[in-house]
Amino acid sequence: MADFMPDEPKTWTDFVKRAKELKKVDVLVAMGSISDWREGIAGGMWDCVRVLVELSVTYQTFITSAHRTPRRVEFLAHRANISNRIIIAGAGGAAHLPGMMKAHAPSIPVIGVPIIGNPPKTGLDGMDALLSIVQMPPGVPVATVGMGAAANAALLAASMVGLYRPNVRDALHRYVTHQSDNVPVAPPKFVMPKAKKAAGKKK
Ligand code: AIR
Repeated sequence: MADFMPDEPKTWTDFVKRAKELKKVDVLVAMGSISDWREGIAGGMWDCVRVLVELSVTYQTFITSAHRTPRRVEFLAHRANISNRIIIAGAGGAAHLPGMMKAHAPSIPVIGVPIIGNPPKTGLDGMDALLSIVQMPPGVPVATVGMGAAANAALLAASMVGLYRPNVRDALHRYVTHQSDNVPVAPPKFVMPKAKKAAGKKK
């Protein structure tokens, strides 16, 4: 029987080429499946990239699964580690991607996004992904955002990049100010609904 390693012969060359570009950007955005991208839907990894762009944070996206493409995970995390990049990793179900990336990239921050499947695939509504990401063993920290909070992962990464890139810090400041400005001071004035009887009374 032949020994077997999932070495992805068809995609490996393209993947390595893209991975080498990583040194030119601030953040590596990884997701466990194309189904985690969810274009146009809040909570998908698309939403994370939308906020990174808004804040002028540069990024490179990758699809890589802890279980389906383990060699890609190792390669990418190692490259991010030696290039001092931040990793954002989103996955659903048994979401081992952020933890595995951290295992291979111990010197850099890894932010995990628990993905809620749409439609939910596991019947656990994202709780499985949340616990898989947040419950890391002591010594292997992954910063975990809420279920489907891909945009928060981008904001957290931007606040790290902003420590050394003033334009990102300024963009984050504008984002937060705009957010505050859009919170109303109070709800509308309460008006007691007229009693049904009174409303039905003839004059
Ligand atoms: N996944 C893929 N490899 C390992 C894990 N945990 C996750 C993906 C996706 C879910 O499994 O991150 O959220 C379902 O993947 P798919 O490709 O079947 O849609």
